[in-house]
Amino acid sequence: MSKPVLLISDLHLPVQPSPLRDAFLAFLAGPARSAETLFILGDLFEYWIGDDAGLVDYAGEAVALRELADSGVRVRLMRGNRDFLVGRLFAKAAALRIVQNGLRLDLAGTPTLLLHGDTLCTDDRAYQRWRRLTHNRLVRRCFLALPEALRRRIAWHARGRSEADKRNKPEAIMDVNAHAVRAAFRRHRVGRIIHGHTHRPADHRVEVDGHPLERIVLADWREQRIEYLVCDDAGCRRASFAAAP
Ligand SMILES: [Mn+2]
Repeated sequence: MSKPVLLISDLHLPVQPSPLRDAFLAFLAGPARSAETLFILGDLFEYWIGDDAGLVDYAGEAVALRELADSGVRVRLMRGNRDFLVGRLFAKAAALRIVQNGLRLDLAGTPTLLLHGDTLCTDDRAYQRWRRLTHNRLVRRCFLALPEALRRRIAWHARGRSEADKRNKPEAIMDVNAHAVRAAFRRHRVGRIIHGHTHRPADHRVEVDGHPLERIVLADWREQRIEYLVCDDAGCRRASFAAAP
């Protein structure tokens, strides 16, 4: 049997030391070593204000990711809505490859689409406007040209606003939109979509045009619940990981 593909997302690793960061390092040195490929589907980091600062803030993670790559595991990183500014310098230091949101691949015999997940949340208009703004090249370039301290203040502010928004918005708005899900299945002609972002881990059965399809939502990482998805010849299943105390 060939080696499995492992998938994780939404670790939201903070800048300050935290048990989650330790758990991630343990995961990279542990279960991840058995993988053929490790996919990180976005929001690995709580925020990312540029590779210059990120490489200092997350030096340990960069080293551990490189060690995993050196051990023969391919590491693929998709940017999320928190760490959409992760760039080439970090990718090089961590010896990983950045993949575009919406990667299509064959997984355990099923054509599969990998997404961060935010593009499916079309009911959240305010967020989609914010996403368009932050994906504007000029906006990005201007932001990255600011002094680090100012970038950090802006990121902190944006993060605070996003947390406040989350508390105020109706629950349904922040989940995926059923039409957007069906459209993605049709456009990419896949039998399975795997994504994170919503922090609502579940295995959904979806019927599109008479075909039974599967949408797997990855779990966000919490100290009490560290979960990853394992896909091999037998299909995809969740596995949990307990880091040593
Ligand atoms: Mn997200």
